[in-house]
Amino acid sequence: MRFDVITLFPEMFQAARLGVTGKALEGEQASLQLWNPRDYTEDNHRTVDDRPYGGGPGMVMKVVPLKAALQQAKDAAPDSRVIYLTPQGQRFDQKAAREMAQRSGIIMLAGRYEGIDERLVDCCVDEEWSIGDYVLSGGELAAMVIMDAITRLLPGVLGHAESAEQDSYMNGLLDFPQYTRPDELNGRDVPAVLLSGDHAAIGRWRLQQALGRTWLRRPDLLEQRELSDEEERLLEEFIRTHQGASASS
Ligand code: 6GU
Repeated sequence: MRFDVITLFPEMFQAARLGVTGKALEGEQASLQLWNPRDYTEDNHRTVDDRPYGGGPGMVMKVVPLKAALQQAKDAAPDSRVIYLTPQGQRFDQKAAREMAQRSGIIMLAGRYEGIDERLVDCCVDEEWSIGDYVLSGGELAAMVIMDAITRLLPGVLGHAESAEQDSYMNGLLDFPQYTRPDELNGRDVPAVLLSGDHAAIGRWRLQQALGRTWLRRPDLLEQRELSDEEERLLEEFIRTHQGASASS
């Protein structure tokens, strides 16, 4: 999949060269092209911001260099839709990541300052996305979040063992807890079932933990998800033992 990003801070994307996204960029699963509006300025100061009509604090991204950078990206990636990253956008989630992972590419526009001219949104932006209800100083981190979430879903990026299908949210539940050596830590043992070698029992225990944690921490996720009879039974048992445990403590 092809990623193009319009950004005043291309250096930030060095971070994407690490880890899972880095591997995908080294291989043929993903590519990243950066387009800096500053390279499309024509004044001596290479100005990339401008004053907002109507006054007020802050600046807006200057239209001409931004539009030129965006046009170059569109010419280079004619099949990609343009995504503007802004707190005013639709909330990005795992469902959106799965949908975007089917595309051949996306062009992400990382806003800085107070944003971009609305007429540029109207003419040249296909979608607006946000990564959550808080304000970042620019769209770059959001672009990297979206790139990471998509890239790990691309075929051949994750190994079999770490497969994305096993992740939290892929099945609409939070992840079960993990344990590694030593088998006793600060007086606390690893749950015995994990040492039993009984893979069916381990699978049931993990599903029960995933259901229980989701019930405790993110009940909203359970409301959006149908439970099988087996899952209902495991969750009921979790709730019973959980209530027993919290009543006695
Ligand atoms: Cl996409 N951009 C900015 N600047 N802040 C955000 C965001 C995006 N998503 C959440 N906060």
